[in-house]
Amino acid sequence: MSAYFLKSFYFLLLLSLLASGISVTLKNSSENGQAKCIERERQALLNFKVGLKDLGMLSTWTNNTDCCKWERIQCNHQTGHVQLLDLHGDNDYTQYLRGPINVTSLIHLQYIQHLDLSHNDFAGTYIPDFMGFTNLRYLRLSNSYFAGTIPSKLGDLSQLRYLNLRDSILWGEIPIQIGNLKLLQYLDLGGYYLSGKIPYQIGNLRKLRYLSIGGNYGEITSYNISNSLSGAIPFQIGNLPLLHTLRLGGNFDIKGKDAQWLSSLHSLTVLELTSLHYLGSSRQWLQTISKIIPNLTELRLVDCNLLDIDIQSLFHSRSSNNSISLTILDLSSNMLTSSTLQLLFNFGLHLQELYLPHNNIALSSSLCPNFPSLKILDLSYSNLASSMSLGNSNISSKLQELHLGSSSLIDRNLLISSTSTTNSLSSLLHIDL
Ligand SMILES: *[C@@H]1O[C@H](CO)[C@@H](O)[C@H](O)[C@H]1NC(C)=O
Ligand SMILES: *[C@@H]1O[C@H](CO)[C@@H](O)[C@H](O)[C@H]1NC(C)=O
Ligand SMILES: *[C@@H]1O[C@H](CO)[C@@H](O)[C@H](O)[C@H]1NC(C)=O
Ligand SMILES: *[C@@H]1O[C@H](CO)[C@@H](O)[C@H](O)[C@H]1NC(C)=O
Ligand SMILES: *[C@@H]1O[C@H](CO)[C@@H](O)[C@H](O)[C@H]1NC(C)=O
Ligand SMILES: *[C@@H]1O[C@H](CO)[C@@H](O)[C@H](O)[C@H]1NC(C)=O
Ligand SMILES: CC(=O)N[C@H]1CO[C@H](CO)[C@@H](O)[C@@H]1O
Repeated sequence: MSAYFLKSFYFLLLLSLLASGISVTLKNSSENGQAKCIERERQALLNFKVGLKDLGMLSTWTNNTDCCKWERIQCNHQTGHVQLLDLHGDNDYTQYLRGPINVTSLIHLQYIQHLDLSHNDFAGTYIPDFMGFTNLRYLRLSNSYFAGTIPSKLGDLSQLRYLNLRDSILWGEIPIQIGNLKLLQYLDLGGYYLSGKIPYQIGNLRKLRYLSIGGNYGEITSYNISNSLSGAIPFQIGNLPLLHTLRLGGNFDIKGKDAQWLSSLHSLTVLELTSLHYLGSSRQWLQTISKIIPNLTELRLVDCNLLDIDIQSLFHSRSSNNSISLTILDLSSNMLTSSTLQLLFNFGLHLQELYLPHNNIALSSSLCPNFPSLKILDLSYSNLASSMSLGNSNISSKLQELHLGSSSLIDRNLLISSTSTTNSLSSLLHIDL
């Protein structure tokens, strides 16, 4: 009997909960299913638009229309507050924003969680401090010609999960307050001209999965490395347990204990180290990298003064094609010769992108590249011999890009004729001599 009462009690409780849920939904969807945009937020967006040169992106942002229906905006269905503003420009610059940007008017979007301003041209505007944007979880400012120092006030955005400043023109030191962003999972501080040390507080961001500091130089051939980050790599074993991507650039001190830290990153699949000029002088570092290579899909060791013997110790004889799943290998700007290339033939089964510009590689016809999966090969700024011909090599029928620019190749015609007559290179889209 009592069990019966209990059952019906729960049943009624459930029913009343459902009913109240339905009535809320009905109430809030009474006008065309969604709340309309808040007038104050609409004005803020229009003010923001007025300050910018809009090349096609904001054409739906017009007076007297519901801003929740505008493109690139999402409102909360129930409250009508703007939650998301996605103003990223197109990669091919057909739609983007231009001119100095003033985000002050956006501060009225009090409930905004997601703000993407990437791939625009803000003409060297200093990075705003985003004070007052207290609900932000996602902030992407990459590739938009923002400049200046990283504002320490960014450390107040305590809800941030994602912060991306990649390819901005940043200088000065990294503020320690970035270490306050305890919920961060993705942190890219770019870093062409950053200086000073990496604050150890960044090591306390235990939720990080992606970390890039001073590491994005894009094509190394286009500009010289000029960041002057230095000092210790301040991470301890056990912090950053979830990290799957690590990109570090700077002439950091290379210590054995840091190699132990690296080997404790069990989720790591992408490793990029740039301008660690003493990397080759640390056996512990090379051994550790060698040990984790089987777990990596992408490895970049750029401008690290590496010699052929260093690469040999990374890909030692115990390795085999099957233990190596690297698809991207970048050894740009080291001191490598063709013997490294020869060595890599043995481990190149899965390799799709191989970057070796700015080395001392002399490629001759006796050397037959054997990379069956390769899509991009970059041997620019090398000492390619005149007799080189791709006809008798077995690069890949998948090759899409071949970069041989500024190499001391004398007979370009030979190369071109052998490439164009080789059916196996039928997918080649881009060749740069
Ligand atoms: C928007 O409309 C209001 C009145 O409806 C007008 O006062 C205001 O100037 C308009 N703004 C723009 C940018 O056209
Ligand atoms: C940015 O906009 C706000 C209000 O919209 C204005 O008060 C402020 O002066 C502007 N700042 C600059 C640098 O133009
Ligand atoms: C890079 O720097 C070196 C010396 O500092 C200079 O000789 C070279 O021309 C520079 N390269 C570029 C692309 O600026
Ligand atoms: C490689 O990855 C596996 C799981 O994918 C992990 O258990 C192992 O510890 C990793 N090895 C290293 C050296 O990090
Ligand atoms: C890896 O595969 C390539 C291409 O099939 C082969 O030439 C090479 O001998 C293999 N290397 C090892 C170590 O098995
Ligand atoms: C090139 O490699 C493919 C697959 O690895 C193989 O089938 C083919 O015989 C090779 N061709 C030459 C000329 O070595
Ligand atoms: C549950 C919920 O979000 N209810 C909202 C319905 O809409 C009114 C008016 O916009 C809001 O005040 C409620 O908070």
